[in-house]
Amino acid sequence: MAAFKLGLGLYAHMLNEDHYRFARQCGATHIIVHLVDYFAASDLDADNQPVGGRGGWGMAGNSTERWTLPALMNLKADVERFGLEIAAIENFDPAHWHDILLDGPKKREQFERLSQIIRNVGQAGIPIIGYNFSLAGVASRITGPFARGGAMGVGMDGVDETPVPEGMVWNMVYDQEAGNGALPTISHETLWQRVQAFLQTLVPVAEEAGVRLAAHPDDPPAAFIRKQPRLVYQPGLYQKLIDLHPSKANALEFCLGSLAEMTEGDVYQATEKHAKAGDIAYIHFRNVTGKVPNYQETFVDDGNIDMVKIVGILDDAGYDGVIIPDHTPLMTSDAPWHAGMAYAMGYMRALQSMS
Ligand SMILES: [Mn+2]
Repeated sequence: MAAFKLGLGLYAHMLNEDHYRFARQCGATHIIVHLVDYFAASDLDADNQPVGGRGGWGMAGNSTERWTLPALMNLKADVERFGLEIAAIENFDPAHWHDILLDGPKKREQFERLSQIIRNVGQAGIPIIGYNFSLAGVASRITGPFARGGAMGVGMDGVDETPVPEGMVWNMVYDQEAGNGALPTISHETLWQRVQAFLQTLVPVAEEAGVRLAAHPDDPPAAFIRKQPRLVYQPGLYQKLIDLHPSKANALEFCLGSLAEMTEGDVYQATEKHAKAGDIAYIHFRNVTGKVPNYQETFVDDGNIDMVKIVGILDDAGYDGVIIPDHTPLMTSDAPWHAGMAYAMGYMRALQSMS
């Protein structure tokens, strides 16, 4: 048996009994939950993963009630009734930290807000918060029948140069009253200064709360998207992020797909290095063909990454954290998301049993 734990990621609209049963039926012992409903007040397809788009996904601020201590405790108790544990919460609500990302006037109060959120999460006994320090967010992606057998999936075909509109960050609208202008382009250096302030302020809070903050790399990992710099768009930048503030609470939401899409480095070396160092809080276990700015997401067994080799590396390093499928192509059926996830989970369950 491999030492890793099998998990499934559930979007906010999936936090219900049917999806908890589905996760357990797939062999999951853990789930990773999204509290932000990315598609609230939008007409995007909620059964597919969020792909981005010029207009953004939806309105930020819909998750506020879900971050209170009683709500987190209730969620945890609900999930546990189905034989599952919450391994992590994935992503902050842009309404709670837009001025931390943008270095705006509400930055100080938003640091207070995130501090309280981190303390609540720790008190509820949830050990990890995944985050993605990004202005443009998950953007510049397209969908099409890219995966095996014409399965609908996600890919990238060139960089989206459309500027981010005012009032939007991380693909969600946080201020409907904002003007019609665009977010000014900043430098990589400025973005790193902002993440340094984020880590300096919140890592000590997380340490005290018993929570690990886990950084997702950029999706897609291009140097700039929508005229804004990206933070972790090459494998070496993960180390730079850790070196800014070394701590068990400054950790990685290690996305194999995003790492494989990067133009430099080697996904196996990155996995070995960070697994051995204990940097990895949890893993997005997905596969891909190609690299930015032209790649396609694939079924887990069908991309450039040798997933069996990855599991071997993780095992040798003693990794015993959670892995989840992240995204998968949708399978032609009455339940495209469920079929795609069940396929990935079966494959991962076999790797867990065999290695
Ligand atoms: Mn990912």
